[in-house]
Amino acid sequence: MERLQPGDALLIADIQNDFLPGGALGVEGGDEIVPIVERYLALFERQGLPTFLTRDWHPPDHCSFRDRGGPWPVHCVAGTAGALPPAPFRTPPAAVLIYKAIDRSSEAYSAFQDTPLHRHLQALGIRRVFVGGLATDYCVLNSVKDARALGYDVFLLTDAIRAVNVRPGDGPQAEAEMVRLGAMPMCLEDLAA
Ligand code: VGL
Ligand code: ZN
Repeated sequence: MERLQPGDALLIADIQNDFLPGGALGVEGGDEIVPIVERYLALFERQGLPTFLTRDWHPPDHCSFRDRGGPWPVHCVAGTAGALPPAPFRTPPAAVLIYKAIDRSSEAYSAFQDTPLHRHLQALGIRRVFVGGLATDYCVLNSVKDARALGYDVFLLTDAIRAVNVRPGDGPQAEAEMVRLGAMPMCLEDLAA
């Protein structure tokens, strides 16, 4: 059992239409985690703990797009419907939005890369970060790596992540890598009410 305490924060990656089934870069099962993510958000919100939501937020000519020589179809173009959360998704009023990979010429999978996230967490005295969202093998993996390198304790919300799996096995491999780096796997049932 894990009990939430002051110094805890929730970090949810890229709950955006383009990463959900039917989206430009749809992640299989991505829709299944949405209600679980909402429950984590509600738990943190109820205890007055900070929540952070990342948004992949690319210019239309971003270097990660295939027509620019990158690996991905056009996705999450800033301000488009594909870059928004699904319509019924409830974002806590106090949630902080972290926009990433906004620069045309650089890819950024981590929520910490070229964002104010670390400064926000420091200002709030955060020591433990609970991480979920999309995608396990990109944003979640790279955010967890950076969080560990920055000295945060990390909990990996295994019921609230899904992988792109460009190569079969990428998801489980990413999870193993995060655990190797010290991330502690847990799920909703492990959180004491
Ligand atoms: C991501 C693929 C393309 C991610 C971003 O943040 O997980 N994955 N762009
Ligand atoms: Zn992207």
